[in-house]
Order: sequence, then structure tokens, then C-alpha cells
Amino acid sequence: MTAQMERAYLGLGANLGDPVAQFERAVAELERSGVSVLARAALYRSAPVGPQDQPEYTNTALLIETALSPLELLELLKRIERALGREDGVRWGPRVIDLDILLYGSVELSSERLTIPHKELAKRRFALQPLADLAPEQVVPGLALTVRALLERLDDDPRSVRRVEPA
Ligand code: A4P
Ligand code: MG
Repeated sequence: MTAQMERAYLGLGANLGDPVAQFERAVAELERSGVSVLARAALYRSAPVGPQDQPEYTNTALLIETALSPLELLELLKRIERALGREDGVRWGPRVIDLDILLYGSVELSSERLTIPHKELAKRRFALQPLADLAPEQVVPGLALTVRALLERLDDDPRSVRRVEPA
């Protein structure tokens, strides 16, 4: 019997240490755990949203395929965050890695531990821009708008999230 595979989009963020190296490690840990990484967005840099007294963030996104349920996937992401040295800190504070589930198939769910699509997705250029590299025409469940349309609806400066080349 083959397990039901689902496609999901993950948002990656980091503003401590070496963000690009940490993204590489996160991808390796996902693959090692049986999650297939099918595509990767470009890297983007932006000022922190939230507390301003922290370094700039680097963000990217991944398209993955997995047999894990949403909650199992969340548990795996938390394990990888810890393995990469993330410590519990202030909400929206600096971190060596942040792994968020942006979308999971066409699932919509909201519980204390997990909300899909990610609660802040529609407001955040740093999450929508990399996601648009992978899936601009993807309709976001619950919002009935595509990723591209959500991006176009934002009223901040499009240049606030800059595409960067890997070093
Ligand atoms: N949780 C609920 N839904 C989800 C989901 N879809 N994916 C819960 C992942 N986790 C989800 O998250 C807190 C809890 O949210 C998790 O334990 C999980 O049960 P966390 O990552 O442990 O804590 P946090 O990151 O401090 O809080 P929060 O609200 O998730 O912050 P964000 O949204 O992750 O924001 N500015 C820029 N430019 N770029 C960034 O990447 N990131 C943040 C962090 C702030 N400012 C930023 C960036
Ligand atoms: Mg998070």
C-alpha cells in the first residue's frame, strides 16, 4: 500500500548565523526524513517585520511532497528547527531558522497548534514573494485569491523584499 502523498509549500526564514547554510541544512534534514523537496524559490532579503532591533531576514520557500499529515509535518519542522540550534525566544524575534507551513494541498484548518494556510501569509511580502516563484497561480484556500493576486493587493513597497544571489 502506498501512503497518500500531498504537496505543500514551506516558508523558510533566518536572520542569525548563516541563513543560506541553514536553509541547506534544513533541506538536507527534510530529505533525510523522507520529505521530497521538488522545487526551491530564490532567496530574498528584507527588513524585519515586527521588532526592528534585529538583523535583516533572508527568506525562501520550498515545494515539498510528503506522506506526513499536517501535524506530523509541523512536528518534523519543529525538530529540524531545534536540530539547527533554534532556541525559544521572543515572538517575532531573531532566529537561526523558522520553518512555516504556508500551504498544504487544499487543506484549511485552524487549531491552537496549527493554522493552514499560514495565518499571516496574505499580509507578508517576504512569504508571498518566494511562494510566487513556485506557484503564482495557486489559489490560497479560504481566500479564493491566487498568490499573485495577494501580492498585487499589498500596499507596501515592492522593493522592500529584494531578490539576492547565493554568495
Ligand atoms: N503554528 C501555527 N500555524 C503554523 C504554521 N502554518 N506553520 C504554530 C508553522 N507553525 C505554525 O511559531 C509559533 C507556533 O505557531 C508554533 O509552535 C506552531 O504551533 P514559532 O515559529 O515557534 O514562533 P514565532 O515564529 O516566534 O511566532 P510566529 O507568530 O510564528 O512568528 P512568525 O510568523 O514565524 O514570524 N520579518 C521578515 N522580513 N522575515 C521573516 O521571516 N519572521 C518573523 C517570525 C518575524 N519577522 C520577519 C520574519
Ligand atoms: Mg514560525
